[in-house]
Amino acid sequence: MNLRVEGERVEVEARPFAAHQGGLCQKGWSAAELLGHPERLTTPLLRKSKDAPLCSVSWEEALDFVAQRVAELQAQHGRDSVGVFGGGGLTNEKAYLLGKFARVALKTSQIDYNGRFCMSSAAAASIAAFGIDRGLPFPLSDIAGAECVLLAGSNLAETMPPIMQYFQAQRTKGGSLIVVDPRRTPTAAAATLHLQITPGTDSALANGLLHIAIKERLIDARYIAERTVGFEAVQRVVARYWPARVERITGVPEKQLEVAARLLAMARTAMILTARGPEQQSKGVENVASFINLALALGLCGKPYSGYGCLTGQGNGQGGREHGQKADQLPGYRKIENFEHRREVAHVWGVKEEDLPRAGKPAYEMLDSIGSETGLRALLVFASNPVVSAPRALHVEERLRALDLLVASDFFLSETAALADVVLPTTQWAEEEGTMTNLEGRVILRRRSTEPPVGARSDLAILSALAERMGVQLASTNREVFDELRRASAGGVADYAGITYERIVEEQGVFWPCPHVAHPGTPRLFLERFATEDGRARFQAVEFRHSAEEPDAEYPLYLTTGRVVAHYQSGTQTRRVEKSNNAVREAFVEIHPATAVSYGIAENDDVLLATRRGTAMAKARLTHTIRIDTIFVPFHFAARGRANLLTNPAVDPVSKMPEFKVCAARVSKATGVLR
Ligand SMILES: Nc1nc2c(c(=O)[nH]1)N[C@H]1C(S)=C(S)[C@@H](COP(=O)(O)OP(=O)(O)OC[C@H]3O[C@@H](n4cnc5c(=O)[nH]c(N)nc54)[C@H](O)[C@@H]3O)O[C@H]1N2
Ligand SMILES: Nc1nc2c(c(=O)[nH]1)N[C@H]1C(S)=C(S)[C@@H](COP(=O)(O)OP(=O)(O)OC[C@H]3O[C@@H](n4cnc5c(=O)[nH]c(N)nc54)[C@H](O)[C@@H]3O)O[C@H]1N2
Ligand SMILES: [Mo]
Repeated sequence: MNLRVEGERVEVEARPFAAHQGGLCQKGWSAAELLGHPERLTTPLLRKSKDAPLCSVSWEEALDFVAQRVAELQAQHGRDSVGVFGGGGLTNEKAYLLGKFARVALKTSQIDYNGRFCMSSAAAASIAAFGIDRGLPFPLSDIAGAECVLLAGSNLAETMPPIMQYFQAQRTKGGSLIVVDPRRTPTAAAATLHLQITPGTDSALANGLLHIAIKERLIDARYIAERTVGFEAVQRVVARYWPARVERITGVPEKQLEVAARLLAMARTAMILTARGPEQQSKGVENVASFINLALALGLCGKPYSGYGCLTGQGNGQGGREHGQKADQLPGYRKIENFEHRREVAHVWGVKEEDLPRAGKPAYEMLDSIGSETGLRALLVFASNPVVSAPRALHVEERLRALDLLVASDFFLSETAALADVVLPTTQWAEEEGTMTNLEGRVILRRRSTEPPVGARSDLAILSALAERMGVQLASTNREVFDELRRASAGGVADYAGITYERIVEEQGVFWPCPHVAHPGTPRLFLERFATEDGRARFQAVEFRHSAEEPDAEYPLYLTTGRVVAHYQSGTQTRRVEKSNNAVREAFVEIHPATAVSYGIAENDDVLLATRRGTAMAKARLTHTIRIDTIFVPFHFAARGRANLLTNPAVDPVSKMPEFKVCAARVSKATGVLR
C-alpha cells in the first residue's frame, strides 16, 4: 500500500506488491479516511473514580496512575491479578514487546490475545500434524497452479478480496473450486461446486470425502507409507462415514459428496484451505484435523501447487501469533512450558529462567475469571475490542466493569475503551514503521508515511514508559525491538534471526524460518520432511461430534456469525467511515424467505434474536442464499446489534477457541421494542 499525501488529504494507493499484486480490499481503500478523523484520540483520558467521567490528563499523570494502581493491586492480590489482552493487528515489534512487558515488567502469567478467537484451532491442528504452524506452507501464487482447491468456511471474496486474483487465475487455467459453507456467499457463487453444509458438521464431511477416496482407490498409498504415521486409525474411523450417513449429518447430497471427492482426489495438484467457518467451533481443532487427514491421504502436503493451508485473518494474524502475546508462548513460537525454551528466552531478556511466569489462562477464560478468587483485578487492552468481539459479550462487558482497573490503548474510543479507567491514545498503521508477517509466513515492512497527530504515542513508547515506572528498561524504537526479536526468535520454530529491514525491502519480504543473514528464507515448507521429530506428518483420527448447542424446540435455528465486505472486525474503524456505513449501516440477519414467512417476518423488519445467552436486534434480510435452518448475523455492530450478545462461549478443549460459528437461536418480529 502506498500513501499519497496532498496537504491534509491522504489517499491509499495500490502499489504492485508480490503478495497481493496491487489488489486492495475496500477496507484498505477507506482506511485513509480514518487518519485525520475528528474522533481520533489525541490526549490520554482518566476516570478518577468508578462513576466519574473520562477526562483529559497529561501523559505523565495517566502513566503514573496506571503504574501506581498496578503496583497496589499486585501488592494486594498477587502478580497474576493484572492481565494483558493483545491483538493480531499489532506489528511484530509491538506483539513481541507486549509479551515481554507482561512477563518481565508486570511479571504476570496472564496475557492472551484476540488471535485466540481467530486462528488458534488451525494453529493447534497444524502443530499436531506438521510440527509447525504457518498459515500457508507455500506462497499465495501457488494457488493459481492447483487443479482443484477446496475452501472450507472461507468467504474470501468478501474477506480477502486481494487474494481472489489467484483463484481467478486458477479458474482461468481450467482448475475447479469447491466451497463448503452453509451460505451461498459470493465466494461460493464463484465455485464449481458449493457444498451447503449444516453448520458444525465439517468433520463428518471431511471423513466422508476420505471414505469415498479410499473406496475408489484414489489415495496415495506410497506417500502415506513414506511420509506419514497414524493412517490405520483414521482408516478405521472413516470406514463408518459412508455417503448416505454423511448426507444425513451434513445435509450435503451423496452425489455432491462423490463429485467433490473425485474432483479433489483425481486432480494432479490440489489444495485444501480452511478459514474461520470450521475453525471457530468447540471442535475447531478436530474439524481442521479431519481436513488435514484428507490432504495427507491424497498425498498433497509438501508437493508442488498442493497442500493444506489456513487463511489467516487480521493485519498481522500470522506474526501476532509467533512472538509471545499468547498465554502459552514465548518469542520464535517457543513454548512457555518448555524448560529449554524458557532458558533461551530468559537469556536474551537478561532474567532468570525461574523468574519467567508460566502459562496463563486463554482469552475467554481470562475475561470470564474477572472477579473470581483467582481472577484478574486489572486488565490492559492493546488493540482489541472484546466488548463487541468476545463471545457472550454482555457477560464479558459486566466482567470488565467489575475490574478495579481497566486500561485501553486505542486510537478511537472503542466500546471497550469507553469502559476503561485510563485510555491511552496511540498511533495508527500509516503513522509508524513496523513489520508484519502475512499468511504466507512472509515478513514485510510497513513504512511510516504520515505524521501522527500531536498527543498520540506509539504502543512501543507507551509500553517502555510504563515498564520504566516499574523499574524495567525496554527497547522502544522499532529497529531496536526488531533486532531484539531476531535474537529472541533465533533457534525457534519461527526463526527471524536472518531477517533485516534492509533485506525485507530489497527482497519484497522474507519468508521464515530464516536462521542467518545469508539464508534465502523458506517460501515452501515440507518439501522433504515435516517439522516433527521423525520428519513424518501425523494423522489424527477424528470422530464427528455435535456442536456444544444444537437447535431444539425452544431455539429451533442454527445461528452463525461472520463478516461482510464493507466492515472490519468490531467496527471501531469502519463504523466511522462513511463509505462503509452507506453500504451497511446496522446489524442485519440473513433469513431464508421460507423461514421468515413462518415467523411472519418481512424484508427490513426489526427482528428480535434470542439465544440462551441473551437477545439482540437486527434488520431482516431475506435471501435464498442461506439454508432454511440457519440464520447469519455479522459481528461488526455495537449496542443491541451485537451478534456476540447471542454467541456461545463453549470452547474447543485444545485450542480454547469459542464457538462463534454455531449455536441455537430463535427469531421473532420485534413489535414495539425500542432499539
Ligand atoms: N471485510 C472484512 N474482511 C476481513 C475481516 C473483516 O472483519 N471484514 N476480518 C479479517 C479477519 S480477522 C479474519 S479472521 C478473516 C475471516 O475470514 P473468513 O473466514 O472468510 O470470514 P467469516 O465471515 O468469519 O467466515 C467464513 C464463512 O464461514 C461460514 N460458516 C459458518 N459456519 C460454518 C460451518 O459450520 N462450516 C463451514 N464450512 N463454514 C461455516 C460462514 O457462512 C462464512 O461465510 O477475514 C479478515 N478480513
Ligand atoms: N461473533 C463473532 N465474533 C468474532 C468473530 C466472528 O467471526 N464472529 N471473529 C473473531 C476474530 S477472527 C477476531 S480476529 C476478533 C477481532 O475483534 P477485535 O479483537 O475486537 O479486533 P478489532 O475490531 O480489530 O479491534 C481492534 C481495536 O484496536 C484498535 N487498534 C487497531 N490497531 C491498533 C494498534 O496498533 N494499537 C492499538 N493500541 N490499538 C489498535 C482498533 O481501533 C480497535 O478498537 O473478533 C472475533 N469475534
Ligand atoms: Mo480474525
